[in-house]
Amino acid sequence: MIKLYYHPSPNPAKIALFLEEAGLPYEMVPVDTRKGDQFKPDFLAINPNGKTPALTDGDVTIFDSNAILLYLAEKTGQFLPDDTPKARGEMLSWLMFVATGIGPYCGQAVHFSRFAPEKIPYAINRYAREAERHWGIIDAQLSKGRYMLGERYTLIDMSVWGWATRLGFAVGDHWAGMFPHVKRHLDEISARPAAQRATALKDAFAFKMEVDDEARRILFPQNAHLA
Ligand SMILES: N[C@@H](CCC(=O)N[C@@H](CS)C(=O)NCC(=O)O)C(=O)O
Repeated sequence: MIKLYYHPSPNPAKIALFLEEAGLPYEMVPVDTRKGDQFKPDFLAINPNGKTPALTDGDVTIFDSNAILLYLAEKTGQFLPDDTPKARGEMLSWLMFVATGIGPYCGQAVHFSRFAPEKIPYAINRYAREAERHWGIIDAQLSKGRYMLGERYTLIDMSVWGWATRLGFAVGDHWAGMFPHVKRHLDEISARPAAQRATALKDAFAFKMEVDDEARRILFPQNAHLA
């Protein structure tokens, strides 16, 4: 049985969506990152990076959301583009673009606007604008077709959906006016029954939701050096 190491946040959401879309049986293992579960030795043995999601499938251990999406798509043969070098090149480009652009810039935009102990205008502006620039590229791609790779729903749409669900939190409520094609894509995917089941996973465990002082110490251990 597949085990999904999960926290109700954007990167694990992508994997829950894939598993639900593919109808793969899986067990959700909660990793309560605001209580420090990500640093327990058993979890670090699965993901040495100490972040969610991670997944085990028999003797396979895999971490990092976009790697997991590709693993599951290749395992099932589902939600992939045509098996041609051209289509595969396009798929890999967008998968890496989401992994290295959308995820990190949205994450840092949230960090500097909401969680940093000091409000640094330069950092807030830098990450918000770079997050917006990356979403502008996704929006332009979605203006050309229904889905990221054209008319077929693929793992790239699931990868984009994870952070799209948190765009308001990352860059502010003005995002829907800036990125109408992203909004249309988000609304369409969120209405799918699999997306609703994936979203409901957050209620399957009583995760700690507050980001209080204890959670900040756990989530941002590097800040201890500032004291
Ligand atoms: N590159 C990783 C990033 C994973 C990541 O940042 N996960 C967040 C949740 S979305 C997390 O576990 N944060 C807890 C922490 O940083 O301690 C991926 O795409 O899976």
